[in-house]
Amino acid sequence: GEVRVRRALLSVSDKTGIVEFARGLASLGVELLSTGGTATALREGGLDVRAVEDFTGFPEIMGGRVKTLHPKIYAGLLALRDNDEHMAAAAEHEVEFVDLVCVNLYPFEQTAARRGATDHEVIENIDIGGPTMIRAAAKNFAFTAVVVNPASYDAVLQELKDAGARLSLGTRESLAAEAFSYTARYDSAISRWFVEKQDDFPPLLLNAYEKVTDLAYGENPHQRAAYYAQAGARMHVLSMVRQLGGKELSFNNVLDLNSARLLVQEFELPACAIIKHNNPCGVAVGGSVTEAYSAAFACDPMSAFGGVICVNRTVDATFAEALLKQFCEVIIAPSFTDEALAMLAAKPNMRILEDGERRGVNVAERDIKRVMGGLLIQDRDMGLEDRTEMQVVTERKPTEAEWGEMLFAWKVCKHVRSNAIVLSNDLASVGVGAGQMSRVDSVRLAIEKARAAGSSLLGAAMASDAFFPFSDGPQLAVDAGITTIIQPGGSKADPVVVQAANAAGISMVLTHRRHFKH
Ligand code: 93A
Repeated sequence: GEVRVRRALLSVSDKTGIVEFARGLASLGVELLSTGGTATALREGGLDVRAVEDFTGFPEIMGGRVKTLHPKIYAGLLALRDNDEHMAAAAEHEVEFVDLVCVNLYPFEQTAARRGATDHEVIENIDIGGPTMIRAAAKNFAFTAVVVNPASYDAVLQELKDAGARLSLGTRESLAAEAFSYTARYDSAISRWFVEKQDDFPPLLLNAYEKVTDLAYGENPHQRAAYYAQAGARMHVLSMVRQLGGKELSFNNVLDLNSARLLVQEFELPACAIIKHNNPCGVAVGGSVTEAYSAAFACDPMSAFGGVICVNRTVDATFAEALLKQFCEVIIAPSFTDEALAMLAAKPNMRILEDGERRGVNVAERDIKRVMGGLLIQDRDMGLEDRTEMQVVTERKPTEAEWGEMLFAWKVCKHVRSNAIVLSNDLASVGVGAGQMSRVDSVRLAIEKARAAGSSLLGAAMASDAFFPFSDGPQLAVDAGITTIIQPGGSKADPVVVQAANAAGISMVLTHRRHFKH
């Protein structure tokens, strides 16, 4: 699997280190072929260079657009040297083999990023011949080496020197892999430039996301929008969703129904989540989804107006009747009875979605957030810690019922934007404090919500997505009647928080895991 390098083609825009590399090749008896500018640089470095024009018998024309695009070159790069037919064709057409290609491309990205660059300049910097040579040599790595990175020159030269002008198959293969990621990146940059220039929502984004549907508008009416799914995704938020009634889904609907589905997926029992502005304003489990819905709705009836409702059981006539009394934007459920559908037809604007997905979310899928010019990527916050990993830190130990209540509140809390506080009673949220910059404000808000809805906080549980930095938040909740707290712990204030809990005679559990969500 080793090929003696006898001829190398060098064609580089970035001429860093090229003269030294070429000198090393020449000292091993390698013939150097080169394009215009590269040849000039090498000759200035005192090297003997054969012009590509002489090799192909065809001049560089059209201002350099056609320099190396010639069958003599491609036959020399692509020939399988162990194939009789290829070798016969090579002999017939007087093909000379090229054993090593050293190419780096026109600086497309740098040109496109330059302020004031004209379209003409950017387009002239789309390299055609270079990537074609790189791809040909990389495809034929069984016989040809391709070097695209000046940082590799030294190592390649060293191996050639050590091995009598030969490169191992392993080296050629890893050089080929590097070459294909180089050309892939190059084409992505070109594709991105066109996308941004067109100021449009193309059917395919960077080959990675396919447009599923245009949306009427974005978060606000003056923002254009579309929904894209990852190309080839096994499932995505709308993949198995069938719309049975109502207006078209909006941008905010899709966002909310994504959150709603993730939240409801936490529960085995009949469950209901009502989402507003990407936060739950009511979540409950119950003997039936109708029960769960009523309890979830009672958490914050004012906010539930116009919400996205998600349940994990069939919507029947009883549920439909309850739904008709409220204004809901979206109802999503695994199925609907015919009777329920006929009743819901009375609300032609209500988006009715049947979710045919029976699989859980892909745990390997990463969570991505957009920042200026970049992405933040992290593992999903998957998998809820189990009770055995949690620690009771108060004198009073929770009863079984209290454990159930706390774990319910904890599950919901994970789906509320930080700082998140969830108060729950009878396996229904009764107060949600979301998105506050200070934790004590979230506690205050959750309590106020519960009072406004007339819910009792006596014997309720409180969950907090992160530790309490002071005992003020827990104290407010204790004063309002809660009897259990579940939170990660880990604050310097843990001892005073535990002390306050003990003084109030309530029980507290530390989860040792935080669930920030932004
Ligand atoms: O304009 S091209 O797409 N047409 C070609 O046939 C061609 N061959 C090599 N650009 C082409 N190249 C590129 O020229 C190489 O990728 C390299 O970046 C550059 C080297 O040109 P010079 O040796 O004249 O500086």
